[in-house]
Amino acid sequence: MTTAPRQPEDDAKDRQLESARVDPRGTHLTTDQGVRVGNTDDSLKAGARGPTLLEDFHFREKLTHFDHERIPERVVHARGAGAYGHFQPYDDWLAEYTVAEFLTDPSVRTPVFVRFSTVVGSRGSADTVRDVRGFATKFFTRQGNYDLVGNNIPVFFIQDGIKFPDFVHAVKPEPHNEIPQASSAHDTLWDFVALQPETMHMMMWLMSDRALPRSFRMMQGFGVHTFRLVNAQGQGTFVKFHWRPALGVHSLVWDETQKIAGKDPDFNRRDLWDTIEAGNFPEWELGVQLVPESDEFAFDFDLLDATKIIPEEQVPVRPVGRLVLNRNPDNFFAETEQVAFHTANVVPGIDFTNDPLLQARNFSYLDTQLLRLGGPNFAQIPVNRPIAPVHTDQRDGFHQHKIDVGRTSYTKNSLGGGCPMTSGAFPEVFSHYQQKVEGVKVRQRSESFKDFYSQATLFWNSMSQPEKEHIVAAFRFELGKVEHREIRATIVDHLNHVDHELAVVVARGIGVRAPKREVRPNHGLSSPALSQLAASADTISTRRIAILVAAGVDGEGVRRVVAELRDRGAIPELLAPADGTVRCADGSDLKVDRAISTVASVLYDAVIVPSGPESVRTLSADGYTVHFVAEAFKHFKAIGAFGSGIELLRKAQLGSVRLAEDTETVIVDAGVVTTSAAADALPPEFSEAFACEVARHRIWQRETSEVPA
Ligand code: HDE
Repeated sequence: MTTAPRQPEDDAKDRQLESARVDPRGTHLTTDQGVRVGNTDDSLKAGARGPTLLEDFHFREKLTHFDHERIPERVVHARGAGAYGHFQPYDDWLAEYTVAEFLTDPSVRTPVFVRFSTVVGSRGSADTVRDVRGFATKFFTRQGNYDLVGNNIPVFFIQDGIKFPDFVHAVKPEPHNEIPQASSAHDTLWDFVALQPETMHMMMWLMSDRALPRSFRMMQGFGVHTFRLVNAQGQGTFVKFHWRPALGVHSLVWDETQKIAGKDPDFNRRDLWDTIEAGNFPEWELGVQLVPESDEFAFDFDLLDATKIIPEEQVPVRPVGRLVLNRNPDNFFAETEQVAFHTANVVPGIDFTNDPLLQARNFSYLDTQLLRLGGPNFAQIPVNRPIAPVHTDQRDGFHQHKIDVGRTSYTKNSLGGGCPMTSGAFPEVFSHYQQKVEGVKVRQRSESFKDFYSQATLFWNSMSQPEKEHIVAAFRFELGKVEHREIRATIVDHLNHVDHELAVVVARGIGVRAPKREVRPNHGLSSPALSQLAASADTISTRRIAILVAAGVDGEGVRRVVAELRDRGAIPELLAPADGTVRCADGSDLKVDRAISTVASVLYDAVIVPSGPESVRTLSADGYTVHFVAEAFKHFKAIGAFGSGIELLRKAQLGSVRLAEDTETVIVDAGVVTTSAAADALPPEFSEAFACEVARHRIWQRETSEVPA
């Protein structure tokens, strides 16, 4: 993955931010008023052991500022990580449908800021919990800011935004004891689900591997709602937005996610930061599904219902352009915490539909920023400022940073020369799409929204066998945590409307009676694009490979394997019993990347055990290292060993996997790649076969139930 040289627009946001950056190098400490301070360790006292004096303005300023450092965390999506980058369309084909320049002019590279997030947990919660991930993109276009505030799952829990507070109250920690943190596995959420069957499609996705992304860089993004594109003639076309990651869609294993939550709660955030710092810039392709307005009623679901997808087999996703993230923020609070997304931030060429969830969001996001960012001037915060010129008659309010000159702040005016002017026509000015609206005032749900199960069944039918097994295990885990048996039973009833077999196997794991009869025959339809196995990518780029070494290791073999993996874009790391260097069998030294005790197998994608009898003896005598290998096996990861390294695999008792014995050929069995050869004799096929297994991400065919890790 590389990025083309920067273009001027690409830099526009960065240049704008430069004026807000403050660099402490070579400076002296001052108060907020710019008065130099010589001592900030001792407060001003009446005598060295006396009381602190009110007169100490530096002390009071420092403490007062500190006391006010926190702002409310986001009511949902509180925990996140962000990065800057750019978006560029491939060509102009979309110009037939929209006047939005950033989607249609291939010479324009638009700066962006993207924030990824979990939904339920607090700011300090773990990254790897079972949850939806937010995927919010702010495009700093030349026509103003456009925000695509999406998720990594293409549907939502509810159909009407008025239910959002109820849903969020149910899924957040329970109010009496604030337990559990960042988890949907508790009674109030499943009570809500039991009483709102429209959630069933989304719950299928939430129980799937989509809710456990290996990396933000390896997940899809979706706009979720049906939006509208508007062309130069003012004609509208329905659109669904999709982001596809260049590295494919990949997930963690549930047991692994729980362990990572303790070993490295910043796992996804760190991954994004580190890869950008290393110049491995994450990429996505933007795609659109387009539906002409004449086909509004051509589907067996309602396009305005955000609990439904448009199957890709029915309406293909057409590629539009490429998103690259290439710069980490300078300051988490200033940028990632203060970035303010809003679904109503649209530019000419993009408009809304009557999706009642979207309509609610268009109210909620502005409202929440007023509280979270302390007033109406949050668009002036550096990260939020458009690169398009801003001229309004809005004035005053908390944290006003502009100095508007002149005596007029109203339109129309003559005293200010009539400025700012309101002249201009679409597409120069934003003009709301002219949709005819007619209706009786009703508080009611459309009949066309009332099929709650068909697409849940479609999703289930589209899963591969391992994906199905994970969904069943997730339902059993989550419902197994629900104390009220009647809630478990009601969910099983709903599952029986999705698929009878599914309901039966889930029921068997949670101690409620399995339904006897099928109540709703499975329609048998599937959408292959829904399986994330269909969205994998044949690459090991940025995969972290642990190489276990100790004194006496085969230095030549290690160097070769490391070089071969690096050539393929992977990130090999040498882990040893202690940090520093290890002396190889040939007398050379190898630099260790980390002590094994500071990491764990769950933080790596694959493991290699190199040859070296002495090294392998040391490693085999350490239970933590043996567990490292067994656990990687348990989590279906590729494992490689050469020469005497195979002995450590034997010690780890990897079930019935076939390992190389006295043969220099490469044996591959269930993702375990071994050869008895070492050093010079190591065949090139070893790294090749190993890379192939790593690219598979996980080897699901592996039998792991007897492996105790
Ligand atoms: Fe949000 N959502 N949401 N949401 N949402 C927020 O805005 C809301 C919904 C999404 O990285 C809040 O600034 C309502 C769908 C993301 O800063 C809040 C409804 C989708 C983010 C809010 C929804 C999302 C938010 C909290 C139902 C996917 C994080 C803080 C009508 C398409 C953005 C904030 C970031 C954040 C309201 C439903 C995605 C309270 C009322 C559907 C990615 O305004």
